[in-house]
Parts: sequence; structure tokens; C-alpha cells
Amino acid sequence: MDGRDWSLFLQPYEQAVEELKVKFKTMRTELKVREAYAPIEFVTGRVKKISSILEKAKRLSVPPEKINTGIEDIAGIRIMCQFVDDIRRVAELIRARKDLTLVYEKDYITNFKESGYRSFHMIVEYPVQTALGLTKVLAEIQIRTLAMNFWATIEHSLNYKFKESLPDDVRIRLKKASEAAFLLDTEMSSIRQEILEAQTDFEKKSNAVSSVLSDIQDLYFFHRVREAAQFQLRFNELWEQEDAYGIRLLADEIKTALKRAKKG
Ligand code: 0O2
Ligand code: 0O2
Repeated sequence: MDGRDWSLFLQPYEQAVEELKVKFKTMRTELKVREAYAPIEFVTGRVKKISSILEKAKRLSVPPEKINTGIEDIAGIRIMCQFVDDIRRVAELIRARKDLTLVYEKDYITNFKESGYRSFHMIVEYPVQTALGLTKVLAEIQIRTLAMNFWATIEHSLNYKFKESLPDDVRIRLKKASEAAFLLDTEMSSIRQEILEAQTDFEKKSNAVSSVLSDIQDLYFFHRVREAAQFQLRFNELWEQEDAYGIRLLADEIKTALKRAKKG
């Protein structure tokens, strides 16, 4: 073990974690205001414990003087999302940032780990302004859904309890639980898709209604009184029957009639 001043060594990592947490929490707030929906649910962060750094350095055979480059997750940020699609969006937003540099990515969502672990990891280089000047530190950003986080948190604490020698049956059950978390994510995404489609349908219907009513007014303006009255009657009938498709077809028909009327 080396005799370094750990609190001095970890200081820029602590600063990086604090700054990145603020930045991603701000990103969440900003997106919520701009788009009424934030792809980020919540953000957490931590600096790795000294004992875990030393253990990892030993496991990965990283010499003490290379810990800052050999261990990439001394500064760790975790971004939780509601839906799997949000993860891609957040990753894109991070790639576009000018205050950090992407080093590489690990997609454990497409290629989940043997344990069943799923998450999207981004290793970034982040500049920290210290009293002695600018220094760059590596940070790991883990992006995951709430379901992925639920599974990983419990699996991590069980692994810790059993000191990485989980009984085989527990390991198998955890793998099954990770499949259940995957199904949960898939089902939630498809429910969300249906809601988005229902919203689009609702918008299409209300646009068609506005178009029918305003075009009927225009027909009156062009003295096509009989035609306008007939369209109005047909609209009333379709409205009664809640026939959204019929209203859309009628909207197109009235548009054509209006064009004819304008030509004289
Ligand atoms: P806010 O205003 O509640 O968003 P720290 O920020 O330093 O206090 P740290 O070390 O990053 O906290 O980690 P911690 O304490 O585990 O959690 C960080 C933030 O995530 C906390 O909010 C928690 O409230 C929030 N959090 C943790 N687990 C969940 C969860 O399951 N669901 C939701 N919605 N939030 C969770 P903050 O940082 O105090 O700020
Ligand atoms: P912490 O702080 O305790 O979470 P590796 O040799 O694979 O361990 P590498 O190349 O750094 O080391 O990492 P990898 O696989 O990208 O994993 C880095 C982090 O991802 C881990 O940090 C975990 O936080 C998380 N992770 C990876 N695999 C699993 C898994 O099977 N279960 C859970 N719960 N988390 C996982 P650490 O080092 O474990 O530290």
C-alpha cells in the first residue's frame, strides 16, 4: 500500500461528483420546464471508498501510481430514468456536452452481463478547477431505468453480504429476477407507446374537427350555403357516432369542395 494523502487525492473526485450531480439535476429541471417531461427521474453520486479502490486496484493489477487512469469509477454518477428509451436520450445529451469529454461507452443493456446486470455506462473525462489549477479526472456515469436500478441495488447488497460467493441457487434466482425486471421495462415501454399513440390520435381528431368547422364557415363565405349545410349535417352525424376516421375523411372532402369554391 502506498503512503499517499488520500484526502488530497480524492478531493478533485469529490468536487467532480458534486459538480456533475448539480449539472444533471439542473438538466432534469430544465427539460421538465422545456418539454414537460424529463427523461431523468433522479440523480445520485458517490466517491468510491478507499478500501474499494484498493481492492479494485489489486483485482485489476493497477499499480498505485496509475490508480487515477486505471480505475475509472472513483467518481461515480448514476442517472435513473423511467423508460429504456430515455437512456438513449440522456446518453445523447451527455455526448453533446462541452464541459466533459467522452472516453468510451459500455452498453450493458444490449449486452447484459452474465449476472443479469443491465445499465449503460459512459466513462468521461471531467476538468476540475482546483486551487493549484486545472486537473482532469475520470468519472463513470451509469444510466439505468428504475427497474434496472432496483435489481442492481439488491444484487449488489447481496453480493456484498455473501462476499462475492453467492450460492448457486441464489445466483440463478437473481438472474430470473433480472429477466423479470427486463420484462417490466418492456411492458412499461409498450404501455407508454400506446399512451403516446392515443395522444396523437386525440390531436389528429381535434385538428380534423377544427378544420371541418372552419372550412364550413368558409363555404358559407363563398355562398355555398346548401353544400355547407349538408356538410354540417354529415359532421353532426359523425360526431354523434364518435367516428374519428369518418371526420378525417369528411375534413378532406370539405377541403376539396372549398378549393373548388375558391376557384369560383
Ligand atoms: P432531492 O432534492 O431529493 O432530489 P446527496 O445528494 O449527497 O444528499 P447522494 O449521496 O447523491 O445524496 O445519494 P443518496 O442519498 O442515495 O440519494 C441521492 C438523491 O436521490 C436523494 O435526493 C434521494 O432523495 C434520491 N433518491 C434515492 N433513491 C431514490 C428513489 O428510489 N426514488 C427517487 N425518486 N429518488 C431517490 P437528494 O440528492 O437529497 O435531492
Ligand atoms: P461499486 O462502487 O461498488 O458499484 P469489473 O472488472 O467488470 O468489475 P469494470 O471494468 O470497472 O470492472 O467495470 P464494469 O463491469 O463496467 O462495472 C463497473 C460498475 O458497474 C461496478 O462498479 C458496479 O457499480 C456496476 N456493475 C457491474 N456489474 C455489475 C453487476 O453484476 N451487478 C451490480 N449490481 N453492479 C454491477 P463496482 O466496481 O462494483 O463498484
